[in-house]
Amino acid sequence: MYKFDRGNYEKRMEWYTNARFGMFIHWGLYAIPARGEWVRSTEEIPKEDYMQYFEEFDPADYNPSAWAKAAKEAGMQYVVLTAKHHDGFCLFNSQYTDFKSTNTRCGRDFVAEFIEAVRAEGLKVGLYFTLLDWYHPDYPHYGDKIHPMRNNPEYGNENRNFDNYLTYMHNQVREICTNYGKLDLLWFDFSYDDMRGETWRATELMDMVRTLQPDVVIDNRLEVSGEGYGSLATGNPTPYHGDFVSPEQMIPPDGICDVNGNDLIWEACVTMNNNWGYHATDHFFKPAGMLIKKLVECVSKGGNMLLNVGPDARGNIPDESMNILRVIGEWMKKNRESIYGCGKAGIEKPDYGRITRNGKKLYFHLFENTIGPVPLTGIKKEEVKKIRYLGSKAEIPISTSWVHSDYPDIVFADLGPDPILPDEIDTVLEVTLK
Ligand code: H79
Repeated sequence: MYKFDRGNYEKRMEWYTNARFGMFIHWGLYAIPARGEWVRSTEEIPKEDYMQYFEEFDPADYNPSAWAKAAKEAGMQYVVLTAKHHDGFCLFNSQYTDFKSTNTRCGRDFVAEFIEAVRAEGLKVGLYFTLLDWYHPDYPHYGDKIHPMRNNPEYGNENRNFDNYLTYMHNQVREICTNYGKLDLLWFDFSYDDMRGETWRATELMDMVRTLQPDVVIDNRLEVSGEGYGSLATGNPTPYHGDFVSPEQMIPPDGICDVNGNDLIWEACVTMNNNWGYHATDHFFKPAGMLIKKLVECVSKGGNMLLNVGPDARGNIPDESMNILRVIGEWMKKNRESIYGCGKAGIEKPDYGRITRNGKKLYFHLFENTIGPVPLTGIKKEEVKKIRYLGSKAEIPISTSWVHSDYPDIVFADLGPDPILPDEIDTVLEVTLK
């Protein structure tokens, strides 16, 4: 019988819940067609046609050190790379397939170089590994929900040996857990229909991973996908329960709790535009200011944000993404204490912004100014030791204006006569409690 060990769990999760902000990197052959990482499936491209990208792949600008530096500059604390996406192409030197980066023109083990580069920047490092595989002959084709050949009866599954596929998949997980030193995070993608849990031989897989990488943080997608919380939420965890809930392309309205109302650890993974893999014509990038506010939203609800970039086929992160990362980094440089180690404040969201908290420090994030002094809701005047602009550490007095005399129980901060806040994206007031 599996027994969940909360002490061990909380210890393993400590760096992760403190980090709050990470970079996701989706990169593979699909950078060449440049229509997103799902291109083989959405366009139902046969394997033979997709192989042209394998023949061509030669990312001369691949420099994971530049990626790691960009992440660090943006204030991210961990970086997760797609070791293998659904197309089955491996960015690492797997001995169980020929469909791998070491067999392309460049002949490099991208995962090995990536891990070394991220470590060199002092960041935590993770790998994304999908449970699906559109390349392996023993993975269900015809009639599968998403396989590129799902609609083609010529690709029936009569002679496919799924158990053979599982052995292959487990072997590759063993490789990434063995050949690259310590992994901080393993990001499995994803369960669907009846492809979940023991269909993946999940108990066996999890046992192996935990044996090889005792401290690795793992998502919940051996059980669920972006939908569903996983068994940590039910109060009755399976042996292959993940460590965190992984909402995709959305931020949970009220954070995430288990059935008993206890906070769960979660991470929202989010794209900057509308694709994970490089997409040449998707220029719908979210403004940097919006992404900063969304990061604050995640932290104020007790979650992490994993923000994606999709480098192109040369290996470069797109300019739009680099510019966004730079703006986020400028904000983070001044305001990181309101993110790292922070979580829910236990105070209702004020209408001008959000609140994050780290012990006796409350961070009031002003997304817009108020008319007159700013009400610091949820705290009493006697509790307040000091109020500072986090960005400059400049003192902010408590307001004594007559205008809020009808609200004697609320502390108001006096930001002076200028209606324009010092940081137009998010001005953070650091309130230290006694
Ligand atoms: O790796 C990223 C996605 O490719 C992967 N998870 C993240 C981290 C993912 N796999 N499946 N899904 C997400 C959910 C499926 C979404 C779909 Fe669609 C909607 C599949 C078809 C319609 C998105 C839009 C992908 C193709 C079109």
